[in-house]
Amino acid sequence: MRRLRVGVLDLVTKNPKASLYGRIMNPNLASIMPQVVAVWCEREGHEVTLVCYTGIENLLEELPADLDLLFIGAFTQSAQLAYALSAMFRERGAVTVLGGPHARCYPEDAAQYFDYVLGFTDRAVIAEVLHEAAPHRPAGRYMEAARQPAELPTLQERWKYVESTLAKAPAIKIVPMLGSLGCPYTCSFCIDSTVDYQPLSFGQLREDLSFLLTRMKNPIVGWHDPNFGVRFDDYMEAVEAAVPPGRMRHIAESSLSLLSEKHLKRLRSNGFQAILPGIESWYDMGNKSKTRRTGMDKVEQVAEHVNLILRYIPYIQTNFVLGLDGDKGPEPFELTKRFLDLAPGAFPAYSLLSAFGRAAPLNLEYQRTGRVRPFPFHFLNNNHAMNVAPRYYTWPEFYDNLVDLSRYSFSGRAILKRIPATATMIPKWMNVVRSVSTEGWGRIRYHTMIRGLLDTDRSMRDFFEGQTETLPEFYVARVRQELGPLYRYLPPGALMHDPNAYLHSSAAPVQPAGAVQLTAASARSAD
Ligand code: B12
Ligand code: SF4
Repeated sequence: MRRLRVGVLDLVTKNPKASLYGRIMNPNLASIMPQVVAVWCEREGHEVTLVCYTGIENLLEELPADLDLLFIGAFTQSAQLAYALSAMFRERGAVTVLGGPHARCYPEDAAQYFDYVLGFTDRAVIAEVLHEAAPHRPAGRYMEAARQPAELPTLQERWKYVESTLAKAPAIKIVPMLGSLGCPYTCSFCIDSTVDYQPLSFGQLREDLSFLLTRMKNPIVGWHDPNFGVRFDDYMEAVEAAVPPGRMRHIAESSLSLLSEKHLKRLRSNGFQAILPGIESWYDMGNKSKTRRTGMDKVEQVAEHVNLILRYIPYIQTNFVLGLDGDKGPEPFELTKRFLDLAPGAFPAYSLLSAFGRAAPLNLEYQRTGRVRPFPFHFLNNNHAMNVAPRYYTWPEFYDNLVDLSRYSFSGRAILKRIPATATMIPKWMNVVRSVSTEGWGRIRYHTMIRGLLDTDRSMRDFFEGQTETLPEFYVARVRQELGPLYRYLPPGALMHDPNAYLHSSAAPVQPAGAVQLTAASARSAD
């Protein structure tokens, strides 16, 4: 086979520029799969350049001019950036491939702008793409492995990519690691609710952790497992076998149901410094929080649990989804405020209910009932738009509650209360910085602005309410401004998408994403 010049781009931002916070944090958001894909391409004998795009790189300088094949890994929020970059590199003669959450969620849309769109990706799928490496236009070829890969390259193999990415992080450096795929829980809104839980090799995990200690002095590991610690004892044994006490710090997303006091003691002794459990709602998703209670009962129980966690783990971020169908009236928002009063040390992260295309079975229901709005992908990051019309709120009511809750959560009083509620310096500092930056005060400003426009800009209100599909100028102008010089590469029509493509797809009219499995051999055009 011809030796190809392959580029791999990991888009961790949606804009070709970075804020101060972005400059510090973006390299720490790097994905594992682009590094994995780069290693697989090398193993097939090709020449590979990987760039983690944090918003400041000049891609025309960092990637070879004569690329044969360009892989792009993108979240949906980076879709318009990815589409523009695909057009730019196609113009220079490259064949382009999209993978990652956006490709998994919106394959029909992405296939209009890429030669290949990949769902679940294993080494065989990558080998087939490399073997063919041909343009597929106007409709890209969709390929997907039958299931998640059984194994991934070692950390040692992907180290040069980790190292070059973390070299861009001026302060905190977080090494991305993965111990499992899928999840045994079935939260209806989640992309992994239909993907079987599958641990990767614990032997390799031990080797990876031992290797890391030979490269960094006191590393911080960021676990990308959708739900860390399902096989808790096996994980802890792997960590304990590889890492002497005090030599490594860890950050993980784990459900409350896995965080018993016994587990917390072991997490603490193994250096776990930050934990991000999902609470989601006071009325839904009880299994994750290990409770059948709802409403104020649940608030009290979860607050007590969170305070217990804080006695063992210095930093906790609690994740909520706002706008779920179980919520009605101001009460869910008021309950979250009571939770913040009872557990002031928790940093609250709010996600607006988002139906990411094929991500979850529940999305079909939203599409069938006409509740999904075509906000451009650029705004679908759980914050800048909520693309599902709330069931029991008008839009102004919903935004009034959202603004009120955001103000309460990041008020001077809440910020001050959070300081003594955590024990050590870095968490205290992190909570203050996050509150006053784009995450806290920035979101208050943004949500307040949207709330105002719902009253003053008819085009916004009509678009939110589904009276028109014409995109308000507010969104067009924002994408134009944020993509900057790359905007001119955005193909015509690429700002909009069919919000019901999953429902309309003849290939999978009523099946959840996990069930739509095509083997590489049976891969098809996504037209
Ligand atoms: C770990 C994680 C994070 C980590 C690490 C992110 C990262 N860069 O990977 C952190 C905390 C930083 C994070 C941040 C965010 N996240 Co996140 N995150 C996850 C989580 C829990 C696991 C994803 C994962 O790594 N799985 C393991 C990998 C191996 O499996 P996989 O993702 O299924 O990937 C397969 C294929 O897609 C493919 N593939 C994946 N990447 C690539 C790349 C290439 C080039 C190729 C060819 C193939 C390929 O191969 C894999 C094997 O089959 C998922 C939820 C979940 N349960 O899956 C959400 C999820 C991916 N996140 C989500 C979101 C919205 C975000 C944020 C926007 C949140 C926010 N507001 O800040 C940011 C965006 C960050 C960014 N880089 O742009 C959404 C994405 C939806 C979408 N369509 O965009 C998800 C699905 C959660 C949800 N809401 O449902 N996240
Ligand atoms: S516990 Fe987390 S990863 Fe698992 S299905 Fe629920 S939201 Fe998804």
